[in-house]
Amino acid sequence: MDFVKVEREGSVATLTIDRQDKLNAISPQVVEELGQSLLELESQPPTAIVVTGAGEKAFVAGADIAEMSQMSAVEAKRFAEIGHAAMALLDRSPVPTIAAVNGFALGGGCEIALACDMRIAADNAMFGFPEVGLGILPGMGGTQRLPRLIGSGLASELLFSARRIEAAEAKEMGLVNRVVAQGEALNAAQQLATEISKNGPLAVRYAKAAANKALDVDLVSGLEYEADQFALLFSTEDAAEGMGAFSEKRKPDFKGQ
Ligand code: CO8
Repeated sequence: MDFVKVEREGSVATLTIDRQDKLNAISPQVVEELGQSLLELESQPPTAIVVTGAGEKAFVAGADIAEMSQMSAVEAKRFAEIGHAAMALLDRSPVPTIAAVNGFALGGGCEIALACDMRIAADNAMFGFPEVGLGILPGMGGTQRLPRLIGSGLASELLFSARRIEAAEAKEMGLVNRVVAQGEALNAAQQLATEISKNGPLAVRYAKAAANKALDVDLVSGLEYEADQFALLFSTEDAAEGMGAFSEKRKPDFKGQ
């Protein structure tokens, strides 16, 4: 891999997009590597995944405009398809995903952050969808995930105006969970990942699947799904361990079984 680095610390994996001379802009190769890295993580899943950009200036400054400007419609469709496939691996990853947004998160960069379950921003982070100013539109899920996350009115404002917003405004809109000091986003995201990892891994996975379901189906179907997942956990050793540990006034030792 030239542009994507995967590191594991304990059971948490951190995936870094590293193309600093272009502010981590994503070319088709970077998107392919992102997808490939996420696929490889599935063979030995971590308990949580943190996604970030290298350096302190940018998370990802969007798709590589120089490369995009040379694409035919067919190539652009292919680019969008590999982008969607990579984002689906993030979105549908069985384990929680956290974007540590350490600077510019524009266009495709914002879309990567949106495909994660949670977003922690440094106070120098900048968000925005510059695409319409380039005569194109967000092609990696932004038009679909942004309204789902922050509602149609605010999403429309960001998508149609191409206005850039700072971390504080992104927090106010509900685009990010939390804002931390510059240089601290990765640390904060890894800490959150570690906190999540102390819980029953199967319980966290099933909770994520149920929460994702809420965005896809009607309430009655979602509640049925929740009840099934709830019941299923009672067949696991983790549930016996977790509830047993509470009764015995000790910390649980989850095995993910
Ligand atoms: N593409 C290519 N190169 C970029 C990009 C980019 N998105 N962003 C920055 N760079 C390059 C610059 O060209 C420059 O390279 P060089 O030194 O060789 O000239 C280097 O990175 C440093 O950038 P700047 O000198 O511009 O740094 P500044 O601090 O002056 O400005 C900005 C930083 C404001 C972030 C500025 O670089 C900028 O506006 N970048 C473009 C942001 C943008 O419009 N992004 C959206 C692109 S469209 C998109 O993301 C569509 C997603 C669809 C995906 C579909 C399928 C996967």
